[in-house]
Parts: sequence; structure tokens; C-alpha cells
Amino acid sequence: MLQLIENAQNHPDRTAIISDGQEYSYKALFSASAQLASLLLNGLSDLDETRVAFMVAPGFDYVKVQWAIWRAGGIAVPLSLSNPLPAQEYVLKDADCSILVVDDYYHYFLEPIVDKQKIRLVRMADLVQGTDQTPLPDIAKTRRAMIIYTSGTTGQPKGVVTTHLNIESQISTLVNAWAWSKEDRILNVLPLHHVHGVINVLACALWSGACCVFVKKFEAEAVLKLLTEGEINLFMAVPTIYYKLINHWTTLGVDEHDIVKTALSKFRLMVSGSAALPVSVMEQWESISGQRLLERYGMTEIGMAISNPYKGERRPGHIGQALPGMQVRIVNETNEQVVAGESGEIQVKGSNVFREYWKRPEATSEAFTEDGWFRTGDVAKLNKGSYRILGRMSVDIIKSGGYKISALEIEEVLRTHPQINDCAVVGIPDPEWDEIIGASLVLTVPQAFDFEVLKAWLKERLPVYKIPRKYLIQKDLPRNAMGKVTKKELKAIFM
Ligand code: MCA
Ligand code: AMP
Repeated sequence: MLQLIENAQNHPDRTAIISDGQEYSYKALFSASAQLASLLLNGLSDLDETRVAFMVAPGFDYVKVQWAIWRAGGIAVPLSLSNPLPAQEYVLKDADCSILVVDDYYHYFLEPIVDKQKIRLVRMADLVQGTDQTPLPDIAKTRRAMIIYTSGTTGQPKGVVTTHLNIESQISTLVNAWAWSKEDRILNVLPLHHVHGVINVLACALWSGACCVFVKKFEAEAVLKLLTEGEINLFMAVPTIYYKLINHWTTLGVDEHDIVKTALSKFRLMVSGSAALPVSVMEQWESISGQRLLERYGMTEIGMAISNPYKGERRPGHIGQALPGMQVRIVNETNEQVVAGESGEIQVKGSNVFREYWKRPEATSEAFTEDGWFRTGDVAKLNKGSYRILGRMSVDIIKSGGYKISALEIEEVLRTHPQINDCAVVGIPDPEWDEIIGASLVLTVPQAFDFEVLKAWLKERLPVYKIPRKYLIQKDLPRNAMGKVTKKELKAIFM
């Protein structure tokens, strides 16, 4: 049996999940996921790595579906809750999903594309109490477990495939490094189609017999209130979320400041990651909450690789040391390891590292060196025993609100607009979002152009965080002698 699910049997009566104001025990999760697994199997003995997409709101039902897919032998493909239809369609098609599980709310949203995909639709409402439970298959841990879509230096997002072994390794690394225990109670505010929310928060909690409390969506006022109620002792978020919480805190009075500080200083741990944590945010948060944030570094393909220590110095502007079991090296352009203090690409090895990009053998082999190191594309240096991120190798990778975004993907969409002749997209530094997206446009008829109309047009094609926030109309894009757009120059114009 998978370790995560076996662990659940050690504490059947503990509360696993709190969502929509209701508490659900591990026993309830165990039995509800077995029932749903039977329904997914639909008479088969094993789903044999069938891709099962699911679009279910954060909460008990989400976890029930994830566990059911794994217990039935399928590959879990969590869909973003904010992607517009074309982006959902892309994932369903790219991952060759043959089953789609939806709750009623998302059913109506996805309905227009379900028929086209010839996919078996399972609605949560179809699961009536008392559904017969069939025997569930034994799952070898080397089997594929999950596909998470991530953007890269290719136009379209790629599916990152992890096995059960990868996932178990990613979880146990963090459970040990950050001293998780069954007494922990974490608040999840992160989307559940990315490693940060799925592994670091949810899976680590459930592996440990701890409790995961869900809110449907991040909202600074409500979240700060929940954090101060004394029920939660662990929190993990992207820097943008800490920035937004700090902003909200500034609107409160002195009495409320005292309440916040008293409550938050009792937390066991608060973690930041997915993007660089500005030193100013770390310092402000420490003075507000008494918590020195633990910054760590990871990636969809590798889980977490580098972390500041749980006990010991958490250095501002630094991501810490390699986590136990992870090998980390910094290499130069010729792929030779550099000495401490010199900068280069972070490369990583270890059982956390993913198996492949789904159906992309070339991209998979390009992502690894000949001797098996994963190339992260991030540039760092080792500074007095702690890694410090310096940036990314590709100017086409943008990080905004913790999301990784491909400039090329946005450019491809923009170029399909009838009034756009050419375009280039860059990330512009921003204190709240890390970067915001800037688009430089060469238009057919500049006079007749309306940005609000363009934004509405983009909203139907891209998730909200991929929509450019700044636009520049240019006669021509800046190019070098080879005709390549010089994005550094473009960035400078925006800034
Ligand atoms: C939304 N808005 C933005 C952006 N996103 N503006 C600029 N840049 C953006 N990226 C605007 C909207 O247009 C809207 O504007 C307003 O902000 C509110 O939009 P909403 O969608 O409600 O935003 P939000 O809910 O406040 O989102 C902020 C967020 C979210 C909570 C920080 O972005 C988030 O959940 N990020 C986490 C992503 C994550 O988990 N990444 C992990 C992947 P208006 O009001 O004008 O309409 S990385 C990973 O997993 C690796 C392994 C790792 O290391 O962790
Ligand atoms: P994703 O592909 O969405 O999993 O995002 C992974 C990327 O997030 C990494 O390659 C880094 O560029 C970035 N990242 C994650 N954690 C940190 C951090 N602590 N500091 C700077 N960048 C980070």
C-alpha cells in the first residue's frame, strides 16, 4: 500500500481535514477514497496509469479524489481552478486523460469541452453513500503517480511526471527536515495544482497525521484573521502572499497588531518559497509576527532541494543548504562544477527528481546532463555555506505571484490576435508580485487599439496571472544583429 495511505491507518480518528467548517477524520478519508476508487475502476482491477484529471475545489473532496485515483492505480492530473477553457482543454488533451472528475460547480464550466474530448465524466454527485467497494490493486511505487503542468522555455506548458517513489521521497524529506508531527495544523491557501500546495502543505500534513485546514481562496483579511485564532501552528506561502498580509496588517489598529503578534509568535514554523523572498518582506514579517521565515528553494520537477535550517541560522536573501538526500552543485557554461563563491546553474540529483516530461522524450533528455544531473535553469552561488539565487538563465521565464510563466506562451497567444503583427513579452521587477508581465506590441492599426478589449480577449485564453499588466506600443521590436529580440533592452524600456 502507498505509504501516505498506510500512515492514515495509524490514526483513524484524528482529524485529517477541515473544510467548509466541517471536520473529516483519516478514517472518513480512507473509506471515502476507497469508494470513489471503486467507482473509478468501474469493473476493472487496475487503472494501470490511466490519466485522471480532476477539477475539484480545495477541501475534503479534493483529497478524496486524489487518493481515489492513486488507490485505483491511475495518474492524478489536478487542473487549475483559474484556467480558462482553452488551457483546460490543452491539459486534458496533452495528458491523454480518459477520466475527468468534477464537482458540480466546475461541471458546468467544463461541460462545453467534455463531449469534444470523449472523456468519461465522473461527477462527485454520482458518488452515493453505499457504493459497492471492490478490491483495490497493489501499486508498485515505481509507477507514475501525478502529472503537474509547468511552463518552461517552450511555448506550451509541459507535464511533469512524478512516480509514487518521487512523491514519497519529496514528502519524507520535508517531514524530517521541518520536524512535522501529528500535532501540527496547517492552513492551506495555495492552489492545488502545484507542488507547493500539493506536496509541501497537503501531503506533508497527511503523511504526518496532522490536520490541513482549507480556505477556498486566499484573501488577506480572512487569512490573517484565521491565523490569529490560535488553531493553526504552521503556515507556508509564496512571498506575494506575505506581502499582501503585511499590506493588510498596516490597515489594522495598535490593539489588533498586538493580537496578531501574540498569536503568530506561537507558530511552530512559517515558510516562504516558490519565488525569491525580498529581504524587506522577511524583515517586516518578522517584526509583525515574531516569525523568522524559513526560505526554501524548489521546483515542480524536483520538489524541494535546498532549504534554510529548521534549527539554525535562516539567512535573509539566501535559500540555505541542500536538503538531506539531495545532491546540489553549481556549474559553469561548460558544465564544470565551480568553486564556492562563483556563480552558475544549480543542478540537482536525488530520488525527489521527476521521471520525465509527459510524452516529451527530447525535452526530458535535454533537461538532464549526461551524468544524470537535472538542469534547473536557475543561477546561484554558494555564499559562506548558504546558496543565494541570482536569477534565471532564460529571460523568457517569468515568476509572478509564485507562478512560473513562459513569455513565449503569452507571445504565441498575442500573435493570434488580428490586430497584433508582432510582440515580445518580458518580466518587469515588482515588489508585490516578484515580476509583472509587460508586453511590447507592434500593431496593424495602432490608432484603433483598445487595451481593455485586448485584456478581455486574453482573459478567455489565459489564466489571470498570465495577462500582461503593462503594454508598450512600438513601431518595431528592439533586435540584435542576428534579428533576435533583445529582451534585456526591452525590459529596461519598461522599467
Ligand atoms: C492576479 N493579479 C495579478 C496577478 N495575479 N496582477 C499582477 N500579477 C499577477 N500575477 C490581479 C488580478 O488581475 C486582480 O486584479 C487581483 O490581482 C486579484 O486577482 P486574484 O486572481 O484574486 O489574485 P489573488 O487571489 O490575490 O492571487 C494572488 C495569489 C496567487 C494568492 C498570490 O497568485 C497564488 O495563489 N499564488 C501562488 C501560486 C503557487 O502556489 N505557486 C507555486 C508554484 P483586479 O482586482 O484589478 O481585477 S511553484 C512550485 O510549486 C515550486 C515547486 C515551489 O518552489 O514552490
Ligand atoms: P515551478 O516551476 O513553478 O515549480 O517554479 C520553480 C521555480 O521557482 C524555480 O526554478 C525558481 O526559479 C523559483 N523558486 C522557487 N523557490 C525559490 C526561492 N526561494 N527563491 C528564488 N526562486 C525560487
